[in-house]
Amino acid sequence: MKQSLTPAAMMAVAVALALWGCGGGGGSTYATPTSPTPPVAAPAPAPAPTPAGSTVTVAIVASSGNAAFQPNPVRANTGDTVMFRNNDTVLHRLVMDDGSADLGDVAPGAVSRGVTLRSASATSFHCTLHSSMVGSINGASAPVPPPCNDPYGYGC
Ligand SMILES: [Cu+2]
Repeated sequence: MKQSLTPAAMMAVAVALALWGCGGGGGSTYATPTSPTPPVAAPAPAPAPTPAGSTVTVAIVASSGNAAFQPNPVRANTGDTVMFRNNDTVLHRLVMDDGSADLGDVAPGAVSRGVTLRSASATSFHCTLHSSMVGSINGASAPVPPPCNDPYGYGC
């Protein structure tokens, strides 16, 4: 006589086998480690990102004297870029006195190319068309304009 298991009996056997297989190691309990994890040093704070240099814009407001530049002296930090906006009605041509930059012609209403400061040391600039137009970056005061000799007839 052939005996067959009912579906309920087969399920009971399957569950029993599954439970037996998961019984583990026969009574030994695995102790969870209780030692505290060693303290982890806080990560060093990331260095502050180097701020990008700011742009400092100097207004050209006249064609003669050290008051032609506002402000004068200009205050700027290493890495800053100094530009000149010509708010005057005539062309100006600007150079750094140390030869580091020739900003060329700056037409009325235009903004010059920028000169990026390699240091915050005092430096000076002037307009090659108007000899009295002198300015300073980070100087103690605005430079004193040289005597006017007006070699090109542009005025000083
Ligand atoms: Cu000028």
